[in-house]
Amino acid sequence: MPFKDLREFIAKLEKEGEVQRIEEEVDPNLEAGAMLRRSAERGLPAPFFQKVKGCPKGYRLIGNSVAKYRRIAIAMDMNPDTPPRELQEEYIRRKQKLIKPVFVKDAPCKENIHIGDEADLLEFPMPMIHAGDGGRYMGTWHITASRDLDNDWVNWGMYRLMLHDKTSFGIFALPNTHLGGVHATKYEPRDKVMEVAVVIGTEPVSTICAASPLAYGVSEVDLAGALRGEPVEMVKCETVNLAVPATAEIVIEGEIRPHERKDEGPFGEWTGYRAGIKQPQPVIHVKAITHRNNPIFIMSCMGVPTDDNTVSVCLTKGAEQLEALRARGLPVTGFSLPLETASFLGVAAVKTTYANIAEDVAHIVWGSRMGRSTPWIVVVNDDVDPFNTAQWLHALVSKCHPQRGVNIIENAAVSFLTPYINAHERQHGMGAKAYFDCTWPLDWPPSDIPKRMAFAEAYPAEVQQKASAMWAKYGY
Ligand SMILES: Cc1cc2nc3c(=O)[nH]c(=O)nc-3n(C[C@H](O)[C@H](O)[C@H](O)COP(=O)(O)O)c2cc1C
Ligand SMILES: [Mn+2]
Repeated sequence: MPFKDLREFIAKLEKEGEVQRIEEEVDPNLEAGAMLRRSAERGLPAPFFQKVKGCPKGYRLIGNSVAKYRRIAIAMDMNPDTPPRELQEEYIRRKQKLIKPVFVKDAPCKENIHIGDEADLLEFPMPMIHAGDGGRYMGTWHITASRDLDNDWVNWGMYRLMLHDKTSFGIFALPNTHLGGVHATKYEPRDKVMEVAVVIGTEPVSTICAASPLAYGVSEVDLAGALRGEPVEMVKCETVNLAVPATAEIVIEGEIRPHERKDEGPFGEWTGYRAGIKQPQPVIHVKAITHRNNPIFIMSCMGVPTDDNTVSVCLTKGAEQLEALRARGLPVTGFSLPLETASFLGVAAVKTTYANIAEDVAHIVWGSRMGRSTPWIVVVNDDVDPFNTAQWLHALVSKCHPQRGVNIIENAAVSFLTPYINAHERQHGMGAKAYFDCTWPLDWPPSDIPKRMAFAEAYPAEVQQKASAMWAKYGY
């Protein structure tokens, strides 16, 4: 059964030993961030703070809710120990049948309704997440819903939100995102106000879907329904023409006015660095806030992998990129975004049915949604498991020729947050990408190909069988 709300999910995580309930008061000014970072870096249970300094009694705070594959497996109602390759295939399988949301009247997110002047963002924890960030980040694990201007498509995305004051905050939605793109190419040129609804604290799948790189025109809420196997229950907003998950903890309704900008950033990011710059970004003005009684504020503390971002994005973006490769008919036997690379590097295993197939693999990944933030591609033969770092790293250093196998794309489009680009490149999201062809060249005669020296390949079958049989005798 899918989870009805964040509370049910936390209860299940707690049962599985993935949540640490903390009674001591936590300070949202740096302390909560530091705790989350330490817990993420050590692979510890997700901290669930029962008391938050400066907030009314009963207001709680959780982070790192999906900072491990185990927690994502639980979120997807699967065996917690499901390996990432199977989570990825299950995502692809469930996605085939999108499920539209249903509308309900009885909505816990309406237990408290503050409209206009009564709405005050400072009622909730507004965490300063890393020392030196440009401000307090209220949106780091949430949904921002918005509408297209020419059709009924509603998009959910996760774009960081920085508090300006009690009724306004900045949004950093890159131009290749759906909200960023629709705002820049439709709303603003036509001088239109864009309505938004920010949702903090949903059952786990909806928020994961907000960060999933779906195609233009596809609604993330339908994917959330598909992954849950049940529709998301929605309720209409009070002041904007949008709907939100009925069991959400906190909902902020607001509007982005055309041509308004205010400095936003920088912020410690998914890349493991604070590499961005303070720049003018659009502003969201609050029109209403609704929330559950004793709301649970959810956040993520991004930084050196791994954390919520790495795990969810490596899964969903990896699955989407694998789908893109399959859709083009490439004989790909696996595709992974290793957690340690924060999705900066993709590994594809492929049957080499034609020469230089690695070039097509790399360009299909780069051409897929958010491919620009996976600048490194490693292409290996199909005997290598891309989810096994020991295997693909060995293939990289042993099969990729430093002159012929490393292919550099100069002046390429990369993420603005890429750590290795210089200040000029950062202004424009420019940089370079590369793919490593770690497959044996098809124009080599088979006799030229070095033989792998592994137990399974270096001995005749009967010797292997005998060795295996002896094993038990030896007492191993
Ligand atoms: C924790 C987290 C924070 C993110 N922050 C941002 C952000 O600030 N700006 C941005 O453009 N994308 C951000 N992303 C990536 C987007 O959520 C992702 O690209 C998603 O596809 C955007 O939705 P869209 O495809 O509907 O535009 C973040 C992802 C995660 C998991
Ligand atoms: Mn989208």
